[in-house]
Amino acid sequence: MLRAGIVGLPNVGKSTLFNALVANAKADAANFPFCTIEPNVGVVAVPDERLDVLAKISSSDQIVPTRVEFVDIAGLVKGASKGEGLGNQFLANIREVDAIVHVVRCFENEDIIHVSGSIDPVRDIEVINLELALADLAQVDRRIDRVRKQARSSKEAQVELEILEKLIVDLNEGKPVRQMGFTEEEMNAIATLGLLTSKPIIYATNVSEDDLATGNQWVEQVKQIAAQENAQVVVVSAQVEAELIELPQAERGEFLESLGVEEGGLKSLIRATYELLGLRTYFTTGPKETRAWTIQSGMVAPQAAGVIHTDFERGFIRAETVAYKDLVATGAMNAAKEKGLVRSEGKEYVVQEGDVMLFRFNV
Ligand SMILES: Nc1nc2c(ncn2[C@@H]2O[C@H](COP(=O)(O)OP(=O)(O)O)[C@@H](O)[C@H]2O)c(=O)[nH]1
Ligand SMILES: [Mg+2]
Repeated sequence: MLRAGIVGLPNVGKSTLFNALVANAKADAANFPFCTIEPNVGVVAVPDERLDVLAKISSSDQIVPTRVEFVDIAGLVKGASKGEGLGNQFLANIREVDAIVHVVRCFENEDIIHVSGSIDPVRDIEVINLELALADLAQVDRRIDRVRKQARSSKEAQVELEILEKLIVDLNEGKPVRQMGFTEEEMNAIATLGLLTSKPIIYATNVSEDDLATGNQWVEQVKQIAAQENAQVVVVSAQVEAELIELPQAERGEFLESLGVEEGGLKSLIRATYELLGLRTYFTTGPKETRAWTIQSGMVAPQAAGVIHTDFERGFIRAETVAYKDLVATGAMNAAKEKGLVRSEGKEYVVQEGDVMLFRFNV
């Protein structure tokens, strides 16, 4: 399962946002066992309107969305890479995630102390990014001596050494790995290092409820930074999300409307996190359930089947598949078949975004 780590300075709203994510997941859990694995790890459904449409076509008893795991990572402060705050414990946590959600405080509130005294997302982002870069630098330093020795006799080690030397120069300037212009091959050579600044990132700007519809000058500043880094920005209000949970379902729409928005930003955040990693969704649908499955882009049919069960991959024969939009346009599986829109595909078929799949397999 995809894992995203929530990072940011203290008091920016990380835990508020995390709790809202988990509370919403629990509320949605009527037909699926969502859970909090650990106090700071939560499993969240990826919202997808196509599921409702398919469930209607198939008269499915239940809908099962695909999921993302969020981890509330505390302890990132200035000096974390040198052991301040929770230091190394924090760094171990974050090395295991696939993507980073960086929460940036873009709301003013005199009652809630800002660790650096004022609202300044540009400075805050620099602080965090520098800590991450320094942690990566320490990681590279630990590795380079050994590679230097190996490089005397190994061509492969020579290649790695060159990359590590470039990493040291750029990380020293606080530059994240994802901005260093490495080729895929070069990235593979250093993949085992688990460098934090090589992970894809989303900036979640946490704004006050009054700014949710319009954004504010701080959000604009974050957008500028993100544009340079090729990163995404989502506007959320952790406060609004926390209040929404407390309201009865019937009153939520009105509350959001009074703020001039359709939602508090949580859904966009989940969706953006999912898309950040180039993940694809395919569906299975029938009277029992309509379900979304996550695959990496480029996966062939047997691999996609293997996401459901390893037996499906091992015993794969063929897949019957129809594009989501073709099925919706015809309104029923039989109608789609009559029109020749349901194809029979073999082992080489690359599963496409939104494919509705039925696998034939030997047990
Ligand atoms: N006004 C306002 N307060 C917020 C918002 N998000 C979080 N807070 C408050 O800020 C304080 C710190 O939030 P918390 O989520 O614990 O921050 P963390 O240290 O990043 O985990 C809490 O008192 C929250 O209620 C927000 O969007 N607006
Ligand atoms: Mg917290």
